[in-house]
Amino acid sequence: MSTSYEPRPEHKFTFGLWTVGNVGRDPFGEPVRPPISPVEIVHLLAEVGAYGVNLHDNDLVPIDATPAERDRIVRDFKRALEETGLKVPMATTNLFTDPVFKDGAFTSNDPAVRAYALQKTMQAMDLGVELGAETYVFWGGREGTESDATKNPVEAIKRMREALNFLCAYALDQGYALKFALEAKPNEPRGDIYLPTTGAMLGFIETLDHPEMVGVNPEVAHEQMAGLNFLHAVAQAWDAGKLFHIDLNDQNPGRYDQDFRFASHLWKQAFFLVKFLEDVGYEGPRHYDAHAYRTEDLDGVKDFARGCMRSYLILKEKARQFNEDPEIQALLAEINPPVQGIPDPGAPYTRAHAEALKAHAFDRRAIAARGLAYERLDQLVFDLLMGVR
Ligand code: DIG
Ligand code: MN
Ligand code: MN
Repeated sequence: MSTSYEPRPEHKFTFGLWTVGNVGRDPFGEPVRPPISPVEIVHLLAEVGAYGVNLHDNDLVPIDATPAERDRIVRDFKRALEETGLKVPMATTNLFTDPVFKDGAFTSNDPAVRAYALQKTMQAMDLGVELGAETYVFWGGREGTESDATKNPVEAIKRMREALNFLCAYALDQGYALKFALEAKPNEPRGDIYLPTTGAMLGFIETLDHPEMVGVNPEVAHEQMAGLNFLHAVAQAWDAGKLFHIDLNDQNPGRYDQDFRFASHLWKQAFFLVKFLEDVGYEGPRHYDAHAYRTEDLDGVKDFARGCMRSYLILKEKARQFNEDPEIQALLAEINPPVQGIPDPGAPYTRAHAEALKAHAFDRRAIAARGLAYERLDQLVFDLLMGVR
């Protein structure tokens, strides 16, 4: 069957203004690309076939803009959205660039910073809702330490909870139907960042006043920086009903946050992630929080954006082939035998069932001797991904 890998709106591919707008600055070098305006970025994303565009407040409205300048900028941005049909599914706050946040925002030791961070976030929420955002992301890039002499970690978590409880209450008071999505990262730019993984965020959410409003926004590179299996983090979030958003990119483990083009490095992990999202019917945006190599010009930036979406669609087709491959499916059935001749390990507790489990004579050696054909199965996946199957 001829398969087009061309993005369509129903694929819900989105990019942040800061992604294709990345000018290529890094800790060891100045920008290599001229800045492009938010309006130009909207038209670029429309040209490459994206569904939507996301933003931090200051990606669109400079931090020192006057109210009149803000209104003009937002008006021009809205016009570009109308001209292109692009949506704004997600918004967030920049609580990490300005020097005022040098020691964090919500967890800063300075109450003036904590209060200013609330003010800035409420204003940014207002902007996001004005642009149609339904998900609001919180990435605490500066919420951390270089020395634990400086901050009591329990106090820091309490401050984070106070801020999120306040902002949940603000959204409810304003009648905003926003879903909050917390994004974890283990480190960078801080030596250690609080709530460093998606798992830590899932535990934290249950301590909030309105946990039903709050989910997670896992990012591929961030879980991989922590040496974790990204699919497993996403699966736990999905199981908990908390996969509110997702940041797709790629990463060579053991490096700084590389934010590579999606699936450009760890193909197999990207395949299993796409297969999972498609198999479970994830309906949220496929957001690419990534940027082009510093080597690229504007055409290279467009190649980057097209590649993110094309690679997802290629892996989506591979997932369909996996699900329809007779040998793979036969092997999966074989390695997942039905419950037969034993007390069901998945049955709910009853005293009788416990007695039956305790009394059953398991042939441990025979069970242990079973071969599982995982090598064959994994090779079939390799063959599939390499296009020889
Ligand atoms: C970095 O991974 C963070 C920021 O870019 C932003 O706050 C968030 C939105 O996806 N991701
Ligand atoms: Mn990142
Ligand atoms: Mn991100």
